[in-house]
Parts: sequence; structure tokens; C-alpha cells
Amino acid sequence: MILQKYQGTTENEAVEAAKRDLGESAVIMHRRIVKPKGFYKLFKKPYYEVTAGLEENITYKKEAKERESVAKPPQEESAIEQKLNSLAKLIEEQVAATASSSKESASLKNDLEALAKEPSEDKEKDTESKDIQEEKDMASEKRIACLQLIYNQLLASEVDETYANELIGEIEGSLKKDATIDNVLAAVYQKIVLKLGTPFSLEDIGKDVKYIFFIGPTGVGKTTTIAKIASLFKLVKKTNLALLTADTYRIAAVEQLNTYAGILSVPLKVVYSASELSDAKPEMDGFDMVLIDTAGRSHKNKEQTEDIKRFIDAIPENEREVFLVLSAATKYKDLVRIVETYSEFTGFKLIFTKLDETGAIGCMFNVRMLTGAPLSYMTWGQQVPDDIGRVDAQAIAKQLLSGGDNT
Ligand SMILES: Nc1nc2c(ncn2[C@@H]2O[C@H](COP(=O)(O)OP(=O)(O)OP(=O)(O)O)[C@@H](O)[C@H]2O)c(=O)[nH]1
Ligand SMILES: [Mg+2]
Repeated sequence: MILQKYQGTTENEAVEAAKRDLGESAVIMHRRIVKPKGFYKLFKKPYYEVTAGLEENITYKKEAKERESVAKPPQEESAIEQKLNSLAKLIEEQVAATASSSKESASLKNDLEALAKEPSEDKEKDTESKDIQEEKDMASEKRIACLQLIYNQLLASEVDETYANELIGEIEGSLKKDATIDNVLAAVYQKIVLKLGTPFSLEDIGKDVKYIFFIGPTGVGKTTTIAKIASLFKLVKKTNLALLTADTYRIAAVEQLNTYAGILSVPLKVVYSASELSDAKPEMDGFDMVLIDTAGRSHKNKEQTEDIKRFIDAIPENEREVFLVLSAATKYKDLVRIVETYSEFTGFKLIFTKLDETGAIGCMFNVRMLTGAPLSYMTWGQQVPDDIGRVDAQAIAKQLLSGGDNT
């Protein structure tokens, strides 16, 4: 893992500097404003600093020699805020308990061995090397106990065993022998943030992309999420947008979106088939963004998913973006089947809804790992437009390490 700090007079400038140096795959791990201290603060303005990370298997343009000098975790990551402090404390206590019991048994073992052995000249030397060995064993025992506890926390957050094992395995292989508990925690935290990746935002879409599909199972919150996103873009960013619905299976569904369209003063177009959607394109010429609602479909019904595919294919790939909306409260086993079905016919970005209904958000990490699809938005309630935000990888990582339900 590569970690590097970048500064700028604005946050954007610092992020740009990171991307210039590490490339587009760089993930922003930490952002802060640095206020100059002491006498110089009178003359210097605060500046922005971002810590950017990059997985080592992604090509980094700097020389390997330079890379070595930056591949250190930043200091502030060793204290990952209050939530992790309690975990660190717990680990310390449990590690201490393990260590003292193993020390007792180790000294008993030593005593027995000493009794069994003939006295010799090398006895002093022997005890010395035994002490060193004992210290080494203790250090590795500490690391193992610490990783075991972190592993348990991840499982409690409902991170899938496969991914928890993979994560811990990668950390175990990269830790220095003298790593402290803080180092281990910071390394796991950073790894999770990197694996979650940079969340996607509609603000990042290319200029050709205009049609935004929202697809997913029934009742996950597709229409509500469209209303939230439409409000943000229309009211805050003043985007010239239109709503379009292909969900004509229930009268109430059109009415639901129509209500939001009325409140926001944006047009709503209803289409009954994929060909009607293609035909509606010229009408959409004047708009910068068209949010498309689709009917909730059972992933088990092939005919229904075919229908969604036809709608998506009615818009050329370079003009569209697809969001797969999933409820964080759905069982992971079901989520696997759902994403498998949709992956068969389209690429997508992930939106997770109903975070207010579950304390264990491991499914977000699992689905991200399973599909490789970028995370984007998450919602945590029924209020339009308040209960939505871009996924915050740092916050998710902290919550995963805090073991769910205690948020
Ligand atoms: N608790 C909670 N409820 C939500 C959230 N998002 C949506 N809902 C509720 O979930 C229910 C279904 O929301 P819809 O937006 O109609 O879901 P949909 O995916 O469009 O449903 P279909 O069109 O029937 O497939 C509504 O009662 C919403 O208020 C959320 O983040 N948290
Ligand atoms: Mg709906």
C-alpha cells in the first residue's frame, strides 16, 4: 500500500495533486485543514491536506526508490478516533490476558526443561536466548490475538468470512515484526478504505452521460432515492433535469413520482416500452440530466429482468449510467443472487438504502468486493431530500471495525 500526503490552497487542489502524482486510482483516505502554528500563523493562511492511498499492485509512476520513502502510514491514522479507541482498549486487555497466561505456561515449561537438563557452562547463554525467543513469541502472539479480535469485529459487522479472511491475511503478511496494536488497527482501517474505493458521485459523470437508470428489487427505495437525488440536483445545483418513469405496472407508482415532479417543478415523462423510451430522446434534448425510474423486479423472474434490460439498452452506453439500488437490510445471501442476476446484463454503480434499519453494514463491503462495482450513495431514512449522502468510505471503515449495532 502506498500512502502520500498532498497539500493545496483548496481541497480540490490537493486532491488534483494526488491524482496527478498517483493517477486516477488514488483513493483519498483522509482530509484536513492545516492551520499554521506559532508566530508564522500571522503570515500564513490555512491550507488543505489530503492523504491519498494506492494499492501496490496498481502501477505508480514514481521510482521505486521514492516509493519506499512514502509507504508509511500517516501519524494521525494511528489514532482512528474514539470509536476505534474502545476496540484498541479491548484488544489491549485481551492481548494482555493472553500474554500473561502464556507467560505463566512458558515459565513453567522453562522450569521443567531446566530441571530435566544437566547443569552446563552454557546455561547463562541459554537463558538469554530463551528470553529473546520468549519476547519474539510474545510479539507474534500479540499480533495474532489482535488480528483475531479485528476479525471477530468484522464478522460482527456481517463482513463475509471470505473477505474478512482475505483482509486479515493481507494485513498479516505486510505487518512489521514490531507493529503495535495501533499500527495493526491503522493498517486494517486503511486497507478497508482502499478496498471500498472512491465512491462515485453523479457530479463526476462525463458530459455525454444524461440518462440515469435506477434499477433493483421491489420496495428497496428506488423512487424515493430518485426524489432525493432530483431535489439535490434541482434545488442545490440548479441542474436542468427531467424525470422519466418506465414503471407503469402500478398506477400508484406513476402518481408517487408525479407528486415529487410537481413539488420540484420538473417534467415527468411516462414511457410504456423500450421503444417509447428511444422515441422520447428528442424530447429530452433540452435537459442535462434525466432520472429514470423502473419497476421493482424480482431477480428470480427472467421475463421481468429481460424487460429492464430492454429499457437500459434503449439508451446508448455512452449516454447512460445505471444505479443498482439495494437495501442494506437484505440478507447477504439474497444480495448475492440479486447482483449476479443484474451483472449478467449491465454494469452498475451501487446505492445502498435503509441503513437506518440495520446496524451491520458488512453487506456494503461484501457487495463491493463481490462485484467490483463502485459504491455511490447511501440513504438512511424516508425523508426527502435529507436522508441521503455520498458513501463515506472512512466512516464505513470505522463502523465495520466497531462491530455493527453499536453505532
Ligand atoms: N427506513 C427507510 N425507508 C426507506 C428508505 N428509502 C425508502 N424507504 C421507504 O421504503 C418504501 C419503498 O420505497 P420506494 O421508493 O417506493 O421503493 P421502490 O424501490 O421504488 O419500490 P417499487 O417501485 O415498488 O419497486 C417507502 O415506504 C419508502 O419511504 C430508507 O433509506 N430508509
Ligand atoms: Mg418505485
